[in-house]
Amino acid sequence: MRILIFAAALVVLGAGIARAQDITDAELTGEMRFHGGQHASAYQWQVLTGDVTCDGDADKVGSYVSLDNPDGPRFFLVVVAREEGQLVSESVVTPFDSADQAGLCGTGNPPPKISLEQFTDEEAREMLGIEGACPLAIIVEDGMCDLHHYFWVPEWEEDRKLIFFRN
Ligand SMILES: [Ca+2]
Repeated sequence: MRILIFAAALVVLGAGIARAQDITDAELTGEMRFHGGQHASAYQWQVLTGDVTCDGDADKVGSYVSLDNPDGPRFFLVVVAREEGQLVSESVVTPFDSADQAGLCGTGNPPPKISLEQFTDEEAREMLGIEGACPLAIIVEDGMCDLHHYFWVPEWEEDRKLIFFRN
């Protein structure tokens, strides 16, 4: 009997380590190619794992500096998650050397660094001015201008969930 209980505990622990709904590296690769095109694999990716949608399952965030656009380098960010069991993803493409509020200040070399930062619900609400954002933010840091923050807002729009914030 003791052995059976031990086995049951192991199963529960195992489920906590890798859940069936977590996003896999293969799913990230597929979505990076879907958004970035055939050249996506030729670039060096930064990849983060974390629950940026606040549904309890681990999501993937990938980024790279794309040189595909003749107008100049672009920072490419893709978030891959699941909603109600369906694979969903969203990409953001940001220019460099831009006076644009959403633009990055560097040249793309070295590539901006991505990281995750946990805020409180209240902090997220203050930054965005709306309710319901998942407070685990994706931070983009180019070492020159203010940090860029992206929050996933599950109930925002059907095809758009990432909300941008910078100071
Ligand atoms: Ca998630």
